[in-house]
Amino acid sequence: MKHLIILFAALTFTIGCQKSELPKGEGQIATASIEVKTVKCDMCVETITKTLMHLDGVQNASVDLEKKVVAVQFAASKQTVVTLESAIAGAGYDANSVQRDEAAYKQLPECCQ
Ligand SMILES: [Cu+2]
Repeated sequence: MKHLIILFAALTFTIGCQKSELPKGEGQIATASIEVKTVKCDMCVETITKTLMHLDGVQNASVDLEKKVVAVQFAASKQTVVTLESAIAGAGYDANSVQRDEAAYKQLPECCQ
């Protein structure tokens, strides 16, 4: 579990710094709807949104706090539902059937636990 966080942190860092707008024609944009049943408040929404928006190829991420679902538009050549799920889990939230990273969860603000 611990190396998942490190990997995630490394990915966020390296990809986050070089994120650029997706040029037209680069690839197909896919849409995923991912269940995030453990979201509780606006802070959770912000954490998940930021986490996803930092990923390469992610164009939009919108969390519905009431339905506990996040809609993501992403370049199919750069991300998959699995990579999105593991990014969310790495931020401390359950994503579909992927369990959250417990260490990341414990780092969340108190209102989010
Ligand atoms: Cu929260």
